[in-house]
Amino acid sequence: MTERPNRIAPEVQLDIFRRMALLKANDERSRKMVRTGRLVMPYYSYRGQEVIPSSVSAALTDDDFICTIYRGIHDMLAKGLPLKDLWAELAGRVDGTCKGKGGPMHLTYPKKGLMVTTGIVGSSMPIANGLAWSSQLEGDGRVTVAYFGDGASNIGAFHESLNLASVWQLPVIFVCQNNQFAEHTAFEVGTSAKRVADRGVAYSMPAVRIDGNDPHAMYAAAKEAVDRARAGKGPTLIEAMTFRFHGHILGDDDAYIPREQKEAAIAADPYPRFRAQLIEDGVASEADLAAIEQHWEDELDAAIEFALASPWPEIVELKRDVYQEEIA
Ligand SMILES: Cc1ncc(C[n+]2csc(CCOP(=O)(O)OP(=O)(O)O)c2C)c(N)n1
Repeated sequence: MTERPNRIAPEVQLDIFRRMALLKANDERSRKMVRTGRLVMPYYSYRGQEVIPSSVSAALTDDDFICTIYRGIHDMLAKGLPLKDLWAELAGRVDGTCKGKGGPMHLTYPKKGLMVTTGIVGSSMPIANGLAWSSQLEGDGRVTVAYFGDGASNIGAFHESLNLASVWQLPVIFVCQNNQFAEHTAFEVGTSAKRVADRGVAYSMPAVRIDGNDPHAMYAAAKEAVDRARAGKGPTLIEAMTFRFHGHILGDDDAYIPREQKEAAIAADPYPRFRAQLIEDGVASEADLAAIEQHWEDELDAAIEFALASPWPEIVELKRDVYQEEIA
């Protein structure tokens, strides 16, 4: 095995790859299911952004919390959302994470600390603060991660949340997945700061801009932030640079993205790059990695079959878990 400085431990590399392989396979299958008309849902592809939650999740425990956004199926899967529960929810069936009432933009799975998926830009952050505050009060040692996009760093909730997290030294990590576009608006067109990380200084918070497509850099930054939060030393802002390979939502033709920018990003796809590095460094063989990829394809087949065979919710389910039954 080739030892290289600044490389994370081989077992962590493999752990991150396993998660990335799941995310990539799931994204490809999701797009295929919608494009072939087998499933109807709004779908926000995260293809190209797999390194970020795979590396962050490798630095977290099952008990830690995450809050994410409509594009966050990768964040949820990377931290342990079971495929069957996911696909039943995507298909609107009773076996889904929210009994079919949430759909792709409202996934939760508290058993693995997956607390909220939200469609309201910026709203993952105040919720994350609330969870982190409860951990601080309980002294339970949990860390909360708030995922959001670069566009969300221009929303008031971002600024309010960073301020309060810093004032109260909350065990929270703000992970901005800077995929360089907010819907159809390029980062530099809609953002006054050159870098989202520059905004950390206004809130007296350690802040870094990282190559979010490099698992080594991403894991190291996440681990440092997790250790800091767990030690009671407060929040961190991580700006993870990446790129989304597809339009904002499935069906968007992404004509607003300069062709050269898109082609260059896809040519630098972090998935085959990391895969090749693992083989080159002797961390795993081609056969090992192919077996991981096949495993996820088989799991996806089983999850989709399970989801499509799961019943639709009864009409009474419409109000269940939505309104309080009785007010004492
Ligand atoms: C409060 C609010 N304002 C506007 C919208 C409409 N909207 C949906 S996604 C989006 C872009 C957000 O971009 P970014 O935060 O960079 O995340 P990305 O989609 O790139 O992952 C906007 C403006 C919304 N959902 N919520």
